[in-house]
Amino acid sequence: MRTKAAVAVAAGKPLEIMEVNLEGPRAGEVLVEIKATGLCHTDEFTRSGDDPEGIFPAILGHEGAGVVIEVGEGVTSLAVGDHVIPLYTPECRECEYCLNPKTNLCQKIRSTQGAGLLPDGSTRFSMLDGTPIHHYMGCSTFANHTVVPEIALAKVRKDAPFDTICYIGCGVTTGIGAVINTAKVEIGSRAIVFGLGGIGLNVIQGLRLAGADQIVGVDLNEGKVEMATRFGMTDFVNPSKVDGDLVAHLVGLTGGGADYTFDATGNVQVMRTALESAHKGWGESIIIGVAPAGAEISTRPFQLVTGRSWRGTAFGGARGRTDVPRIVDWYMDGKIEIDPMITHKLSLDEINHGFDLMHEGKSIRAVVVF
Ligand code: NAD
Ligand code: AHE
Ligand code: ZN
Ligand code: ZN
Repeated sequence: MRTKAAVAVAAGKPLEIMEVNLEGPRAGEVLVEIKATGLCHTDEFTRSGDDPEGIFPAILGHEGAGVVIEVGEGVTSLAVGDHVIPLYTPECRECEYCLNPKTNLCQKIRSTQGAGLLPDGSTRFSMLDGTPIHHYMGCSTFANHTVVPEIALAKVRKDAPFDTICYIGCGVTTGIGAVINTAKVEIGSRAIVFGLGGIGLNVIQGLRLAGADQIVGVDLNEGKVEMATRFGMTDFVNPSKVDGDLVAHLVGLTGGGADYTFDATGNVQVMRTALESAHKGWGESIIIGVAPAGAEISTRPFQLVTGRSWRGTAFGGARGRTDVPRIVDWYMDGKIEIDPMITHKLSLDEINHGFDLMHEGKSIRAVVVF
């Protein structure tokens, strides 16, 4: 079949909207009509050329929701008409990682996924002249139709709106999951969140759910304050307005350092500040942000010797086929909010404007609706 897609033709270039060829699903695969997709900063990270795994041409996008149109041979858990959210972290439920309760990082198809291919080593997308187009994070949601492995699809309830639940495909789950699954924040904790974008606001929402007493937000953009306050931020710090040492300021503000700190910027200097503003003896710092190729983190080992821990999280530690349908229920039951964070709805033709809004700091989440 043919479908319409935004294609990343080369690193650093705007996405090009075009008709592409899409082959039907093979064994263990599912054809999905994408109804809506969010724009995550990780898509921009790859588009820009900062991603060491970036391959071009590719169809980016990993925060989608849609409907099953066709299932390949052997697919048993999904049927035509099911509503689904694609998962860049699949859940095969049988690999060594899925069987270990300490991780959500299913490795069943990680090597082909990282190479922009489906598990059989081929791509279903191509340009009209036959040039193959790579998949991205196993999802490629910047296309009206995509083919995804069965183990990388969460089946969700049919009454949930696509144009908001698509955000559960990455941002919502990553932010809330970092608090609940990875940090396991206790009631009464003090926390600092660096970066109040599409991920950081969901960390704040997760901290409020977990019963944190103090939630400090740190961002250079004061335009984020209103939304962060609405989601539970208790104190705001703009690093450019702090006289003197930022770590000392944050340690003072949190009564000796935070129990938990979260980086949602992807900036390695900020990651260091996050670690060092965690409380001596027990503070945990969780890295969520994705840093460019070649970037490295550093601190004095003494920071760890004296009891701080440095950890990371992917997809908020969530096991997608199990956890994502539950998060959709939380949203539909009013336990979490999504709608105010979706600041812009665009057509696929307007997708590059969505990335402009991200750069200008004007959007939280822009969502493309097909
Ligand atoms: P975003 O662009 O919406 O938000 C980033 C925020 O950080 C912005 O508000 C920006 O003003 C702020 N910021 C930038 N530099 C800063 C600095 N030096 N100090 C303080 N604030 C600063 O991006 P997003 O979609 O929220 O993504 C955030 C990061 O999380 C990205 O690196 C993204 O790739 C990563 N991410 C990781 C995962 C994961 O599973 N680990 C999942 C999704 C996104
Ligand atoms: N390709 C990058 C790594 C990017 C990365 O860390 N991705 C996160 C998800 S970000 C979603 O917005 C992730 O899931 N990581 C685990 C994994 O297996 O990729 C690089 O630096 O090579
Ligand atoms: Zn993402
Ligand atoms: Zn697995």
